[in-house]
Amino acid sequence: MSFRANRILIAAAASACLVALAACERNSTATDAPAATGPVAAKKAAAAAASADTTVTIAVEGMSCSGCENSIREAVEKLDGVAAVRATAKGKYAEVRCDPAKVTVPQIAAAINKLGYKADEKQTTVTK
Ligand SMILES: [Cu+2]
Repeated sequence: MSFRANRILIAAAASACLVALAACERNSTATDAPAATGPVAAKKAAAAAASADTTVTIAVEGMSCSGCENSIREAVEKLDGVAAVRATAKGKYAEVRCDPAKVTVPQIAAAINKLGYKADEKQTTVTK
């Protein structure tokens, strides 16, 4: 391979990295805000406040940064019956305040697994 071709490959690889970084940064900006202030969370909280009296804590493998936490939070918040979500890469779990009459642990796990993480239904605690 010529020197020139190598340089082009390196440049392409470098710009792919920058795109990935930008995506991570973009995801990270919302991280510092508490979960309950997101527009989806606010809407859900208003709708589900009366019945969202249960907290499901589910073990999640594969999160490495705040972008991962945000992806999980946003995906699980979309589920019907979910009022608030807190995901922690460091703690390796997601905490979901929800109405157990509307959403099940397998549904929450499926939403997380669909993103490529590994939610372990067997390592789940449900507290009221
Ligand atoms: Cu990440």
